[in-house]
Amino acid sequence: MPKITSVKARLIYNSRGNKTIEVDVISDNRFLGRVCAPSGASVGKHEAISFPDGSPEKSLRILTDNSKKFLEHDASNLKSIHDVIRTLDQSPDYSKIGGAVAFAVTIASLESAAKALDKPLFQLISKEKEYRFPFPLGNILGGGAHAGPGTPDIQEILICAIGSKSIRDAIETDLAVHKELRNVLQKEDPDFTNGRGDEGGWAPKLDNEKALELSANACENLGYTLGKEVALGVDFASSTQWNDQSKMYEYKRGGFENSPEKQIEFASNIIEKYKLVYAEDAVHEEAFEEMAELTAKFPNTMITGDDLIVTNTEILKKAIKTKSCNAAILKVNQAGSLYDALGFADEANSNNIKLITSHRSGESIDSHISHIGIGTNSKMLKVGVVGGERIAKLNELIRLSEHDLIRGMAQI
Ligand code: 2PG
Ligand code: MG
Repeated sequence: MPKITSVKARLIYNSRGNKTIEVDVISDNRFLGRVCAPSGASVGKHEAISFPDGSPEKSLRILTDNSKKFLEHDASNLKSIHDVIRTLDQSPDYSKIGGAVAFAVTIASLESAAKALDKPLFQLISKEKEYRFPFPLGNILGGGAHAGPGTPDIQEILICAIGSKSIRDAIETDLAVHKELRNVLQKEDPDFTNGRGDEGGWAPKLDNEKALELSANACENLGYTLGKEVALGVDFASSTQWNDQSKMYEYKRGGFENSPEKQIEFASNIIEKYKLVYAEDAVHEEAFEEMAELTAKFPNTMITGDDLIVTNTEILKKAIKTKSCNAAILKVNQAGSLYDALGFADEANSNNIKLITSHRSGESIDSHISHIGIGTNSKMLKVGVVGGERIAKLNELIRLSEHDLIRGMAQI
């Protein structure tokens, strides 16, 4: 049993240049697990708080003052590490120490245990006879909270190489579409600067409809048929548009408003017209009924809850009861600790809810998420297409393709 011999933390910077916490957990005096906490821009109301009072310094102080409490614990025993964290913070949203601490300490412990036991991290996440690769789902065009004025209101247009038989082919296909989309955008607007949003998707001055149309064109130019070799997805991130006072979705850049009924029509038209394989947060984060309508209407599209469910097992149970989705995003830092997130994954997997393990828009070059996607039996891994912090996760999948316990692609 690998015993924790040291826990140390520091403040570093994420891909947006904002301060975040990085934790080193060492087992048996030599096996280092090192994890940096990510953070979101479109944050769900009910997610874990990243830092108490928004202060990474405060998180660092609390963890440093209490680091000895983790010593001598079995680094591979996620529950016991989680329990130590819970003695420091019993609040449901980790508002005392920060979800970033829960995230980094639990994953770093497991990584150090994986090294001590000479096993890949995904094998410590779940014990299976064989594993499958989730399909990479990557942002090719960004707007909303991830890009500036003039870009689409909808947050992300995503590509997924649903026809690929190998992880390398899936990654290469996503990269090819991302590249071809730049050509298409340059033709459409010779002044296009090649600017990209927070997650590496292109950030052109286009409205929602044109952005979708050109994304589809990029796929077709490469000889792909939507729904066959590749498919598009959309993260509507609709809570960004929702105005709780007026009860309207305000598409400020597009210059229109949608009532809740109109929003369902708006999302349905996009799902149908572009044969979306994936539609995330097509309505706002408390609209369980409207989500249920979409789920019933589109059984072959992954109607996915992100801000709606925030990797929270209790909220997931409600969504299952109300049939509000057939798929759910898993972001460990929404839940807090990896232990919390794995409980969520179990609940989803035993209720036929397809999992999509996801990055945040503010990321690091860590690639633990690639293992978490495999270990949680995720169907997709939402990690972007390009940008150092995005490609790091994809490159880890390629390394893992040398592992004979992983047999091919997930069934979606
Ligand atoms: C999302 C995520 C990741 P953020 O909304 O799904 O794409 O964005 O990390 O900003 O919440
Ligand atoms: Mg989202």
